[in-house]
Amino acid sequence: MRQIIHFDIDAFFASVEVLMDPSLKGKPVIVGGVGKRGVVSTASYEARKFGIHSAMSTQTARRLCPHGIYLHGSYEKYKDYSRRVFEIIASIGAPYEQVSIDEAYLDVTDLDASPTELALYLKAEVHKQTGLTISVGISYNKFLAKLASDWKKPNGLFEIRPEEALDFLSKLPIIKIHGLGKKSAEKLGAVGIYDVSQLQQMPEEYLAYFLGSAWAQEIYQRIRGVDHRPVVTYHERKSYGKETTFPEDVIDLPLLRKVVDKYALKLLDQLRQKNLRASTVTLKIKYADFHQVTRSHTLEHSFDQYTAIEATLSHLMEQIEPLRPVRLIGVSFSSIEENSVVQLSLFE
Ligand code: TTP
Ligand code: MG
Repeated sequence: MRQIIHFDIDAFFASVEVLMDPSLKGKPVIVGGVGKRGVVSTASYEARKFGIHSAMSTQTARRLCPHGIYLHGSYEKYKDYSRRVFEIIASIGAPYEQVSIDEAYLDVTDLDASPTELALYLKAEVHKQTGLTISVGISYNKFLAKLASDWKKPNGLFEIRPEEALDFLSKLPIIKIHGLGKKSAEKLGAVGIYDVSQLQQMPEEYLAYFLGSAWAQEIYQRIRGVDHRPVVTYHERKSYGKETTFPEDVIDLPLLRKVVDKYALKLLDQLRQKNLRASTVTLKIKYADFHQVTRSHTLEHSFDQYTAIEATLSHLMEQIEPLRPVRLIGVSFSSIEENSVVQLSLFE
């Protein structure tokens, strides 16, 4: 059984601002665009009590919490804190996969210390060296470890043991299921399905009706506590990717899709020329407020043709927040393998 840790820094940007100016401690601090059309990047937990959250317009936030402290923030500062946290993460010697500026998975299966000891060490060390608090989740796969780190935020530590997983999952609303896009959740909500316990009753074919067959298969497994995705060490990853920063921010989803398709076709061309195939598709989005997300999907069979990944791209695109200006978009293919073996056996 694997041992996976997921950690996520608490109210990251806002926490850094409090560290820079300790007089802000305990106050509702909101970081983001402060102009008329600005968007909230994040808010301190004190500010969240007023209903403020990431991606909300700053105007709305100001209505909810007029006495809040609104800061523009500085991305360079956050990158520097992130780098310091990841130095601590790297120092424990486990493979780790960074998924955003403030979160990562670690595969600690082969370490001598127990996951709980390691988690406590990381929490203490990060706090000592940076002043930040992190929330840590422990479980036997990535999906559950992430749910666990979210469960006791902020400054949490929570483990989901194999024998507890099904029960834990059955008590969740479906919006907690990472990988289920907003649109899918809406479709399910329209037929009265809100809870994971209801999803668990559905046969896979019925699930496929809402999610498409590739995703249905994956979600069907996840809500039963099964997730075989490996922790992929970034440095080992060989990938083919292409991205662009738009001269002006874009909210037009069909336009974004066009760009993604164009890049995907180009990259597939490159793969075929080199006689390679890939298995993983990753979409990267940086919003106008510099918040960056990457979403990946690994297919069961490797691909070098567009038709094989069309549905996957659609699903990944579904995770883009509508109406939120996008600054950069990129697509990449990884888990690369040689095509020659497959071809040989075909022509033999
Ligand atoms: P998150 O980890 O999602 O949020 P958080 O760290 O502020 O709060 P918590 O983890 O305690 O729930 O994102 C990390 C940082 O990324 C966040 O501090 C600011 C930035 N961010 C944005 O700029 N816009 C967003 O929509 C989100 C979700 C995050
Ligand atoms: Mg965070």
